Amino acid sequence: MTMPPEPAAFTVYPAIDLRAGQVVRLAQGDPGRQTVYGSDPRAVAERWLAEGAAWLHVVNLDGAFGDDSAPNHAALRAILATGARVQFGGGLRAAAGLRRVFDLGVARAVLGTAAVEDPALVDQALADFGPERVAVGIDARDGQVRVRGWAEGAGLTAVDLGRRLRGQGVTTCIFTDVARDGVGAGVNVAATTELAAATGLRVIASGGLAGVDDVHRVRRAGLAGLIAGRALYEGQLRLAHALWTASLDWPVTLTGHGVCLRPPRADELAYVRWLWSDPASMAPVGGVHALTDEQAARWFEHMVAPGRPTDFYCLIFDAGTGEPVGEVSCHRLDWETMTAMFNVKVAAARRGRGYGRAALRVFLDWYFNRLGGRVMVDDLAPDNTVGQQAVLNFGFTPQGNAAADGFFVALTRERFNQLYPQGGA
Ligand code: AMZ
Repeated sequence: MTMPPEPAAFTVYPAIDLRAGQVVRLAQGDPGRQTVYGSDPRAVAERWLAEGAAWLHVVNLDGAFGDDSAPNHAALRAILATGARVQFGGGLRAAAGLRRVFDLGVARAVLGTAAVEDPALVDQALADFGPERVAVGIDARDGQVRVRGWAEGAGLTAVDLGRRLRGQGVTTCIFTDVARDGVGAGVNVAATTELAAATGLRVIASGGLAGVDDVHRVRRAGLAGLIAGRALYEGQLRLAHALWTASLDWPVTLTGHGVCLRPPRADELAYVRWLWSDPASMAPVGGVHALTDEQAARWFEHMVAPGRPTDFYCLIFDAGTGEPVGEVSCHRLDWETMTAMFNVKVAAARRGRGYGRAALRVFLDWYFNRLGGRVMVDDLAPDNTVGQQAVLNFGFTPQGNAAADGFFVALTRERFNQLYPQGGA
């Protein structure tokens, strides 16, 4: 009987796939459909580290195809020379090869073909290096495992392989949906989650990442991490944005200053609808949206459901009474201009009691702690009656006046504390 693996922090792994020493991506693993993204693997590694990566996922494609791997081993050494923590796979089919990459400084090795064809090697590797340092790559097309550079079927399903590996003591696997890899069609969250649920493995999702929504979906599905390749190299996804999104606790609950912020439960939808539809609630700001139940449900889905572009959506509750008093959201994060729209709404009947300000403070404390940088907020509505909409700019420009209309002010933590002293809500 094996114990279930400990949950670990969610990790985003930028992928560096190597072929003849160059950084490439293949489409659906097809060696004939290759894009070269760089000829200096070390420089690529340095770029991802500078953007905040804690791990790199390095693949020796030539090794996986059974070709000469010497240039890729030189590239691996150059990547390791940056000090990066590296998860490495491709062509690791024997104990000697495993030992060699660990000697080079690889933190975690990934077994693919060998995990299918040579269970004794998995046992040996787990015994020698432990389950934290030995992961398995389960690569599948339509649920069927592929091996040898994905060129051959293995004759078993991903779930069957995963169960066997878990039984052997493997704790971590990387699941790649081969059909989606390198084509940006969206991560196959359903199949990845099914594998995790059926096997008890910690599963890192790979293949098809299209943008930050996928990071939300994978994160909120409770998976262990995500491999990011083509989307990073082609700019559909900023690594910093992915890391920030991945670091969000979900569901988040923030408390302090007499308020509690947390995502609404489904049975609180009526309150959300009321908040948006009731003229007395919305006046005098924001206008009224006379939502039907159906519209409210759609809007709710848009704001709260996994995979939506909302980075943060919560109702505000009075911490003492538990009564809902409004909502806060942070959305439209734009990592080109480093801006985000931040909204606070307090029901009209609850205004003037400091809830909006308290929610802003609780949110910004959390936000500053995570980003450590500057934030820009528009009119902070000191009277707490109008202007509950604030735009945050979490860029790091010293003067901060990025907004075209000059309406926004740069706000540092110090300035924010002056404007909203502790306990002054
Ligand atoms: O793109 C491919 N055709 C491909 C690929 N990316 N084939 C194998 N691999 C990767 C697997 C795993 O990380 O995702 O190589 C590793 C497995 O290699 P091996 O040699 O152990 O089967």
